[in-house]
Amino acid sequence: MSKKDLTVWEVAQKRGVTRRDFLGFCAWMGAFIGLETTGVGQVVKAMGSKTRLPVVWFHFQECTGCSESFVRTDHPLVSEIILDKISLDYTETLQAAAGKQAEKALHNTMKKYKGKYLMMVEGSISTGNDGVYCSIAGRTSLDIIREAAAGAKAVIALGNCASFGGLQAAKPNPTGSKPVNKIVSDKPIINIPGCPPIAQVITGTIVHILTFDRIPHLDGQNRPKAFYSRRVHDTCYRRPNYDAGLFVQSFDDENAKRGYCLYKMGCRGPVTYNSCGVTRWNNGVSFPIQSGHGCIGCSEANFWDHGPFYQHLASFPGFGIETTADTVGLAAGVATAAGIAAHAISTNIRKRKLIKEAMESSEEVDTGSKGGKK
Ligand code: FSX
Ligand code: SF4
Ligand code: F3S
Repeated sequence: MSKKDLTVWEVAQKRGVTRRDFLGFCAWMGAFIGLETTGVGQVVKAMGSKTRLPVVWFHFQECTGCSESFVRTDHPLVSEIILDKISLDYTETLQAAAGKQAEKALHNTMKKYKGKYLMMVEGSISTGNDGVYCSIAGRTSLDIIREAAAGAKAVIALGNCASFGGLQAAKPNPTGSKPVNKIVSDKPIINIPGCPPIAQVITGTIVHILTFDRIPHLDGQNRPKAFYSRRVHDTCYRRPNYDAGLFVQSFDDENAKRGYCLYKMGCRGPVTYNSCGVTRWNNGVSFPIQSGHGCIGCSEANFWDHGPFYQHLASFPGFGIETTADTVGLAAGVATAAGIAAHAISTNIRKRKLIKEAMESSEEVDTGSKGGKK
């Protein structure tokens, strides 16, 4: 608790972080949250001058994958700086305290930092039978979230469960699970969906709040635009195969070995907004599509109920990078399977023609250059 009045930089210094590494972290984070180079100074200034952001972090109906993702964030300084910075007054997964001690820490923070603490919520909230399906320390998640949200500065709904209800809210939703925004209505709510969300996206959102003392720009589903403005399809390295009409037809066919597009295997990248294609996972090692499986749309609302995961999308709106999450609802129902088929065929023919022409012209160039050397 002695760290309460230290700035991030002071905390980092105490942990043996060098100035060079600290500045490197700020530059990396600034770029990640979408700041121009000139904005990085703001991150450095904020980290060097602002004291702790009190955080209480709740776990309701979920699998704790979101916390697991967060603590595995790939920059070595994130756990040193961000975990220390936000100082996690209450988190059932990471705190040393348990039982009454933990509850005391929670209530102390809520009292002392009333109106100033950040509330993080993992998991959906049970509302069936007065919320009895999810209880902690003898109280329902419904009671707890109402009490804690009342004194919060803002609420971060972490993961698909907290953002949209997740697996627990899938039909028939026996516990009456609801996302945070259906329970809390009078506080700013930031949804960071994904099952789980990407670690850097969690960290980036927190750093944005620390730096600017306001929540980031959000899309129509309350997701930070910096991380959720592009479809997985638009940043997917297999996209040229999609455009060329080259598809995997079965998980063990030759096209799968060649790394062709997984659209026909049910990939939901065309209707899913997330940063996976850019950031990837585990230090940028891979993401679902790179491992050979289609995107299952884990950052979208109700993704468990959107039909079988291995059946290709009947339709999806728009084919260009200009489509945004906000236009999906408007455009849904306009695109048809026939439209998609026509697009795929015409794109395919056009692309194959272009590829053929490119190959022929490159052969001519090769021949010419060889001839020129002679
Ligand atoms: Fe849900 Fe998070 Fe999926 Fe799990 O806490 S988003 S089930 S990864 O862990 O809430
Ligand atoms: Fe990538 Fe899926 Fe789009 Fe194919 S359909 S390009 S695998 S995101
Ligand atoms: Fe989720 Fe799709 Fe990314 S399943 S992890 S949004 S590639």
